[in-house]
Amino acid sequence: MIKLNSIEINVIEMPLKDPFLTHLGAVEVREGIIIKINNSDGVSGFGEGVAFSTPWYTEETVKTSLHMITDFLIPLLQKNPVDHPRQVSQLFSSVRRNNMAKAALETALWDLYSKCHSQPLSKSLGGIYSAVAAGVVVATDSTTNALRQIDQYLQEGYQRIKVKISPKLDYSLLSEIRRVYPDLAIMADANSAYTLADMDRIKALDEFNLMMIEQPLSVDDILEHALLQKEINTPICLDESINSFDDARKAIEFGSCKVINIKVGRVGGLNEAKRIHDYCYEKGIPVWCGGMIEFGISRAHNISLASLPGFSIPGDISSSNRFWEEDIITPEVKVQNGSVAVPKSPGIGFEINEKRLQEVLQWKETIVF
Ligand code: OSB
Ligand code: MG
Repeated sequence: MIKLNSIEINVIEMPLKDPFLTHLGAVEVREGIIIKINNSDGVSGFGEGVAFSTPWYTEETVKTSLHMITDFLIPLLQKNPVDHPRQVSQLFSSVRRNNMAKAALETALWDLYSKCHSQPLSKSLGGIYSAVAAGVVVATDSTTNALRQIDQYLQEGYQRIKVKISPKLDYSLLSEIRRVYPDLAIMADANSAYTLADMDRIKALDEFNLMMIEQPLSVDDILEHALLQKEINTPICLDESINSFDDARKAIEFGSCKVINIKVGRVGGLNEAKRIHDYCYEKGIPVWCGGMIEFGISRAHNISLASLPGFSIPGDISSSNRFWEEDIITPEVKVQNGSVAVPKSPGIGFEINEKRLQEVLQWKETIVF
């Protein structure tokens, strides 16, 4: 049994180096929730709540996460001790959705469990890779800025570039990028900017030989993505539509996508992320690890997850310095030769940078068991 002593909830806030622009709006300042779970032997596990300040990407926010964590999820952990972190998703299933709130706690328990067994998180999850391919996202509103950023990122060694698109800036942006970089591994993420009425617009993007188009249609639409996939050559990757193992299974059965972006927060934790991975691996569906403009704790969990065998496509796995002047972990995540090393030390393999955490701390609460 995992004997818990206390849970510390830290809310932090940090400006991004540059605004992150999508057709849904701009993210300029990132709030986040850093969870520290302490067991009765003084071992601590860390997790991160990745909901945004406003509900633009999913329905969750920092405030709804705090409500779920303090009023419902922690009480479940207090009443029902677990032996292994893989039991937590079952325990939390009595709370509907709120996946990012659940993942904040569940991922911390995976870190704690791994540290108690003196093994890297990647090993606890069944990871096999010692380094994971780095990819980065360009989210800006002009072709000039996009080209400048891509040039910079390629110099830093990133192996693939994902660009945000919408009907406002798609064909011209991608054709310019393709002209300058004929062989670049490019994917485009639409964050639901299109409908089936845009069929011709989307079909026109086939000529750019994109690795995939991510979430072109509505957030919860499995059916219309299947209709679209029949009409276009570019593989569809689903992001927002996949909130659980069952969503992934249905999307694959319907032919709604050929690739899945797995985000730990969006699916409620590492156990569900691993289940989706295992299913896709068995079915031959490639997966990659999606990013959430996160701080170092979530970044670390992503790196360990991406060490599983089915993560065959470079994910949103970028250096701490992609978004932050200074991250809250030490050492920071760094891309070297196009990859990020998977830590070999116990748990997530990174320590908290206490000085930086205190600088960006907005609010803190400790719940004693
Ligand atoms: O749609 O993949 C997305 C960031 C925040 C919310 C949604 C998305 C993103 C990204 C990843 O595109 C950015 C990153 O953290 O690398
Ligand atoms: Mg996306």
